[in-house]
Amino acid sequence: MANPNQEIKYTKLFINNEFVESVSKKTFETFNPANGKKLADISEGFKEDVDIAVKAAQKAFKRGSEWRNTTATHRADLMLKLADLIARDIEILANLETLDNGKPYESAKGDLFFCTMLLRYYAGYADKAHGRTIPTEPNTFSYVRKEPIGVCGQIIPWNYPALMTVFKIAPILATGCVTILKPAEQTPLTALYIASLTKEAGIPDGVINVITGFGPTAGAAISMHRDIRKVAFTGSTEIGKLIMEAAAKSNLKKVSLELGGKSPLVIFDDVNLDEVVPLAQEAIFTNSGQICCGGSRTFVQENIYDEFVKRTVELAKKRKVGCPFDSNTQQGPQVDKITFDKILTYIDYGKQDGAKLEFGGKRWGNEGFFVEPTVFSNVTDDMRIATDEIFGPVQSIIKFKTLDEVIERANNTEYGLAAGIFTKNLNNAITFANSVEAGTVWINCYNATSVTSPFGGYKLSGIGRELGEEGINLYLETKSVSINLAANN
Ligand code: TXE
Repeated sequence: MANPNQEIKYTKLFINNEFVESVSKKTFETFNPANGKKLADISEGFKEDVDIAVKAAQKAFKRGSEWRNTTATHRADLMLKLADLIARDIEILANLETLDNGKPYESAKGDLFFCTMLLRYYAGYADKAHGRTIPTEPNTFSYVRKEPIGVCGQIIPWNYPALMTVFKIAPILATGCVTILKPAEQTPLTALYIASLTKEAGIPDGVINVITGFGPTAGAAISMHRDIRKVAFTGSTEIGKLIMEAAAKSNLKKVSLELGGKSPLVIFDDVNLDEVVPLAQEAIFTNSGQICCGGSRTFVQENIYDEFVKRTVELAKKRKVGCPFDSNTQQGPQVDKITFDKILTYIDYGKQDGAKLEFGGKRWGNEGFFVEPTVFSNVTDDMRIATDEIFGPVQSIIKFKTLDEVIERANNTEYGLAAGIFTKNLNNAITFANSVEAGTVWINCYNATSVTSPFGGYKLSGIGRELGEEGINLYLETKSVSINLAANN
């Protein structure tokens, strides 16, 4: 049940299957973005704590260790157990997520359900990291082994804190790697709770370690660490570049990045507006607009443009903003003051650049970090609200005429995470899907992310793909072995 008074049990670093204070004993506060009130004091990790966690992880990954001797099939059992435990505690986790992040309770539950699906799906991969035999010389037998990379570092953002935790640890467990994971400083609570469940599931000491703390200290210590072999990051493009630089400067650790976006959603004039107007709005307003693949450029064909704008505004007026624990709330607060201020600044840019503010545009209520659902029309490609990732509930509606033109304009961005198209015309849909520079394309749907489909970006939206089979490969090394059959041994 939704419970804003949910007890917060775990506030310390999780190293070697124990909750421990940081070496410095320092703490930082985490807040409820719906009212700005403090939720808890969280242990603040620094480089020395990352070093301790890396040592624990190295020990867990040492040849002959319990984890290395766990069969792949048993790792799958542990993952299924973890999925069951998340399902058992889904209400506790959803309450913690709603308190820390501000998303509506039912959305938080949906995220946690997705976590269980992902663990169950990747559990199926644990004993299927098949190598292969390779034809080489007649007297040689050659084969390829897939091996876990080993000690990994994982740095995650605040928009889907529990989901991002499981996006990261599920392939760790499936492949037999070990990790030091850093949640975002705004939202540490569910990662810590999930860490406690990994212990309860029976995952050995040192496999999953969680260091709470800030980016430039704990995060940078992970990306710079010489004993971490791979770093996986989800967050802003700006920090993604720093992670890659740190990887290059330290030990050339493998890097995978899932970064920002400015995804086009293209709506042709043959669609049913009753269906498409709500879907296009949800594409950008979901999670208070704090979603990397949000449809943040709504391209609408010229002869339905005015009607589309009119209906979109009517719908935005009806959107229920408010306490994320109320069951009819569709939109909670933004995660923190910085994000809230950034969104209001971009709304000002929209007005300054000549877009028409059709609805919203202001703070909602007088406590917490709520922003009104905001709709702009007459947006052109060069305006800042059309080029930059706002990460808020701001819908920018742009006019287009033809397929060729909209493909060019959709691609006229440095980002390339996702794209969508609504049309009854199959040729237009497939031509668009084939031509748009984006890692994911949705046709007649949006944000339809599935655990089974690879997810990630072209261009500045990142490197590598999570989910699906590709997500497993991010954590595997490939080893070629050749045996000389003619040798006298
Ligand atoms: O992200 P950061 P922020 C975008 C979105 C948002 C903007 C800023 O546009 O408005 O980024 O958000 C850690 N070394 N996205 O500032 O800073 C940090 O502690 C190592 C899109 O919150 O990228 C946190 O754990 N780590 C995105 C994580 O990086 C560092 C989701 C993400 O924070 C670090 C979030 C450093 N030097 C924001 N500095 C998406 N792709 O979904 C920070 N971090």
